[in-house]
Amino acid sequence: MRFLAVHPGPLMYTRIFLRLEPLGLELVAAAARNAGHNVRLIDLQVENHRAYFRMLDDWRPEAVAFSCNYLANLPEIVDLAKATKARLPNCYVFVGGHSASFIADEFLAHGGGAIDCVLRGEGEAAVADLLEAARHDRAAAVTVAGAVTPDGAGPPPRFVHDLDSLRPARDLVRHRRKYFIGSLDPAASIEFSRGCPWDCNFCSAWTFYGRNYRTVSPEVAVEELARVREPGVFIVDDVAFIQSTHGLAVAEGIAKRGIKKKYYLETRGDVLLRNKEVFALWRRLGVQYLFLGLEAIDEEGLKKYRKRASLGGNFEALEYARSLGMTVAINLIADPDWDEARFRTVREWCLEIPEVVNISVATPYPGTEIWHTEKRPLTTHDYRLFDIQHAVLPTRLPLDRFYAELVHTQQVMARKHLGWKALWDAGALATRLLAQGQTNFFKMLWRFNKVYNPELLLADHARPMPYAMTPPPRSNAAFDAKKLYVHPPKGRRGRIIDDATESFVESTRMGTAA
Ligand code: B12
Ligand code: SF4
Repeated sequence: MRFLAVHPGPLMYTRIFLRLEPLGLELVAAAARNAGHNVRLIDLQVENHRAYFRMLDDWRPEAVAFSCNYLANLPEIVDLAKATKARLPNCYVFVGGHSASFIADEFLAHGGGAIDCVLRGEGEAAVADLLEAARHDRAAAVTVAGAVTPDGAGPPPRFVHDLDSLRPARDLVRHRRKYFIGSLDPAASIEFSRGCPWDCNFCSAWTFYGRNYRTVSPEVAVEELARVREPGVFIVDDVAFIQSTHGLAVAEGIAKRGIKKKYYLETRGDVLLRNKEVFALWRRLGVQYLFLGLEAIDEEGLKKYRKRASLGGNFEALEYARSLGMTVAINLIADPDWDEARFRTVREWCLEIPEVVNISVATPYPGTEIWHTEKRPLTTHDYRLFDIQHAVLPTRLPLDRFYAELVHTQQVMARKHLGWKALWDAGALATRLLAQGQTNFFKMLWRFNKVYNPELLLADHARPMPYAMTPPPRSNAAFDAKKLYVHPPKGRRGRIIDDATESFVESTRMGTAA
């Protein structure tokens, strides 16, 4: 079959800080290609809708699939699905990805017949079966694991046999030099592990994978890295190097092969402190940016987000990361309840520390615990505003004041890093990258004020809403984490970590999860 895989357009983040290759979709495309299909991929983060429609008209795919990892992309995907069906009525249109997996029925309803199926869970495992049904017997789609169709749902999603068996179809991405993060320009993405054993209440990484945690073997991880041509590498793992032996084995393989890259990775403060030697070794191998999910700077805030990492521990982790000489970025979650004084405290704190600070707005997402337990009602049902840059819960300050404070705080943080000295350093770097034809980092330096603007954020709330989301269920029944899982949990045997690491996770997760 001619099969077209589509990644939707950019969100706010992608316009400034980073733009990454669609790794999950490349894996799905690779599985379809291995099954004998003729596959193309288009990434609308870097190409426009005109290019997509041109491809439909010229190539006339028999199946089109959209990747929906981000809830905010739903309206764009539904509109594209409708336009696709109008042009190619016989084309089989389906959707997959992280966010789609939690709201399959809602997606089908918005599609109004234009979406034939939502394929929940890991796409590699079932895409070949679904394409087979699409070609020979569309009614059989309901028997595919993870499929949700207007005629009913198939069995629960399955995991791929093992993470070593499939490599992403990187060759299908047409503009590889467009992907970057900060000064890692261009950058590729790579996966060393999948899933997260913790259970933070605002996050859906653990509910998607059923708290299972699997790793790519060190040999395959190193082999894959050796195939990557880009000098920068974004490691997509939710929490990097949970298991020290795995992190060390991959590092040793890289050193042995003499692979020289610059890396970005994300981890937890307590994992960094537990596995110091692993991170020190990776620093020597080229880790440039380390992202720590701190989320709050006071005990009250940490408790609210149910991270049992202590504040003292988090600050110790920051200090350790600093001592390694990496650029450390941290994320803070602004609650819509914040007032001017709270924003001021945060600004002052940010100016005292050398780290890059990113600030996002607390947002309940389908698939998270807070989606079910948050007592405050949503103030909007517009999917497009669920991008952690907009407030979707009632703000204590009037909304315009809230956005003014938020953007002012973001500007203070950005200015700190793009101040004169930083601009000078960044300027030198940008010049070098420009000389190599890489313009992503340079553009990022100048775009900030255009994209981060309180009036624009406010105006987004006034746009007509094409699709309204189903609000969370309001019930007094006790919250049941098991109902959130996309992939069924396998308990202890589903987590490829040793017993000491399992005990460490148990003592640091907050858990209502099974
Ligand atoms: C890496 C990552 C990013 C990268 C982007 C990667 C990319 N290329 O787009 C960066 C850092 C840019 C990023 C940014 C953001 N992210 Co992010 N991100 C992730 C993360 C950690 C891993 C995604 C990944 O690459 N996984 C590895 C690949 C192999 O898996 P995958 O993409 O999920 O694909 C698999 C399945 O989903 C499925 N699949 C995917 N596409 C398709 C398509 C079809 C047709 C089918 C059948 C199946 C299928 O099969 C794939 C293979 O198994 C996830 C958490 C998670 N564990 O999923 C959060 C996550 C997706 N991000 C999230 C959020 C909120 C954001 C941000 C808004 C803010 C933030 N601070 O994180 C921004 C906005 C991004 C933007 N587009 O502007 C949320 C999504 C919430 C939501 N429901 O919308 C997640 C779930 C984190 C969380 N737990 O809250 N993110
Ligand atoms: S540690 Fe918490 S926030 Fe991070 S991926 Fe795991 S569950 Fe999500």
